[in-house]
Amino acid sequence: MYLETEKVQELLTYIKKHDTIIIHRHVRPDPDAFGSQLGLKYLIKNAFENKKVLAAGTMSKGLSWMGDMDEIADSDYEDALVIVVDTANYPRIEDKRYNKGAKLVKIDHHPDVDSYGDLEMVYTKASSCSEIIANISLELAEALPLTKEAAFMLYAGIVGDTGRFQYDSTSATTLTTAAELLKQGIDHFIINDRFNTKSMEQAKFQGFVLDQLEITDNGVAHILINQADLKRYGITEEESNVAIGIPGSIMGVNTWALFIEQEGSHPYWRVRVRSKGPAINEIAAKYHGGGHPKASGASVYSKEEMSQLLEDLEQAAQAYLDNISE
Ligand SMILES: [Mn+2]
Repeated sequence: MYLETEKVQELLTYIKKHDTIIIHRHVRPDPDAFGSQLGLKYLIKNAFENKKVLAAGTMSKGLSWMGDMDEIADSDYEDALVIVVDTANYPRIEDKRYNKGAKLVKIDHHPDVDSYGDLEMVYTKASSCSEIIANISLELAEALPLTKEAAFMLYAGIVGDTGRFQYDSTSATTLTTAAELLKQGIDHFIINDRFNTKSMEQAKFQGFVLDQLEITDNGVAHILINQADLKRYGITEEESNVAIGIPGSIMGVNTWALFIEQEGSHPYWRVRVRSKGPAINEIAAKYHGGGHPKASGASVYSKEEMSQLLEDLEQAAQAYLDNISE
C-alpha cells in the first residue's frame, strides 16, 4: 500500500482544524475528478457535520448524474482548508481561488508536474485519485468512515479512470479497494450502465472515427475531428470522448491521437493521446500538455506542430516495437 501514514494523520489534523474545507479539481472534469472531489466532500461532511464542505468548479453536462457543485463566496476562503484533487499542475486547477485559503493540500495520482501545497499526497501507483481517497478513509477508519454516498462516487471515479478495471493501472489494491466500496451496498450496475450508454448520435460518430482513422506501419493511429464534424453528428466535444478508446481496439495500433479542432480566430487543436505501449506523457508535455504514461492530453497550434507531434509518436512507437522484438 502506497499511502504514508504520517501524511494521512496530518491530513486529518488539517481537516479537524478548519471549519471550512473547499475541494478543487481539474478543468474539463472526468469521472475521477468528480468522484474524488465529491467522495471526499461526503466523507468529511459525514464525519464532521458542523463543517462547511464545498466543491468548487462547474458541473459537466454529461456527468450531471454524479452530483452538484457548490456556490462559493470569496469570504468562504478565509481560514479555509483547500484540498486539490486529481490535478498535477496549477494551470489545470479549476477556479483560481484555490490559493486563497489558509492551507493547501494536494492529493493526486498523476506524475508530479507542479509541486504544490503545505501537504502533498501524490501516489502514482494508484489507479485513480478516487482510489487514494477511499484508502485514506479505510486507513482512518472511525475518524473518516466510508459511507454509501461517498462509496458510490469513489467507485465511479475508479471505474472511470481504469476503463472498468481494464487498464494496466488496475492493481490488486484497486480491486480490494473496489471490494470495500461494494460492501457499502452501492448499485455498481447503475454506474457501469451510465458509463456504457451512449446516444445514437455518439454511436454514429464512433463509426465516423473508425472510417476516417489513419494508421501507420508502426501502429500510430490518428484522426482529425473538425467542429463541422461534431455539428454534422450533432454532438458536443465532451460527447466526442466516446471515441477516445476506439483506435486502441484495432489490431496493430499501439499509439493514437485524436485532434479536435477548437473554435476561435487562431488555429488550435486539442489532442487526446493514448497508448498501449510507449510512454507518451513526455511527448504530450512537449506540446503544452501532460498526463499519464498511457493517457495524456496536449494542444497544437499549427499543422506543422501537429505533424511534429505525430512524428514524435512515430519515433516512440518505432522504439517500442524495436524493443519488444529484441
Ligand atoms: Mn484521475
